[in-house]
Amino acid sequence: MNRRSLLLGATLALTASAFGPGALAAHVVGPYPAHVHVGVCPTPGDVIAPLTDVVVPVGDMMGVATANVVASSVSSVPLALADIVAGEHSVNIHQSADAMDVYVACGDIGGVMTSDTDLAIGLAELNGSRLSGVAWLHDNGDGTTAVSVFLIGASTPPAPGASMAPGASMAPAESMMPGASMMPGASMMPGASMMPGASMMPGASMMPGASMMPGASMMPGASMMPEASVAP
Ligand SMILES: [Cu+2]
Repeated sequence: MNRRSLLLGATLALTASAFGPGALAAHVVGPYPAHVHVGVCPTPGDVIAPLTDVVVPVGDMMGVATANVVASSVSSVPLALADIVAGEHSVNIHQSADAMDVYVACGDIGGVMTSDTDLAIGLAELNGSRLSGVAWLHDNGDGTTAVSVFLIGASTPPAPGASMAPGASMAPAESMMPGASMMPGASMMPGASMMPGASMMPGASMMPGASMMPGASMMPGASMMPEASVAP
């Protein structure tokens, strides 16, 4: 392995540690129950129209394997778009059928229409879900509106102090949050083994599951291994 591939490997390993392996896929799971609610985010009121559960499609993978995973659904609600925007309404996404009380993303219905029949709204993360997305409302012209929902996982590390969704955890000592140092005096400092001219031990790699070199560790008891990453 040459130095360039070592550095690339280190970058990939750091990325994997910061975001968790397959973080996007891991964060978008579903199915997520979804509804049009009366009232606004983050505390909408009653449901006025259920939407189809938001899910990651299952089937043959095509194209680029690193494509971001999207959970989606398309529904028809028995309301004209004009009626929906005449009052205060929102699209609310729930964590699961077993955790309906946990809202993972929500968006107030309003804004400037993209055409005579279409309105797109943002769905913002709630409760540290790291999920956000878009709902696209298309008036069908017959007293119904098609509502398409798209959800993606965050592509950036959690903000410092951000809470995670219930059930998710991040071991504080192993977090890779922005601004967090790997450890005081850790070996990523200038002159340490990743700098040009420094050597890696033969056979050592920076890939997840491998240590930097025999005897070297990022911090006592921690490593570049998957368990140091954000739990899915
Ligand atoms: Cu709901």
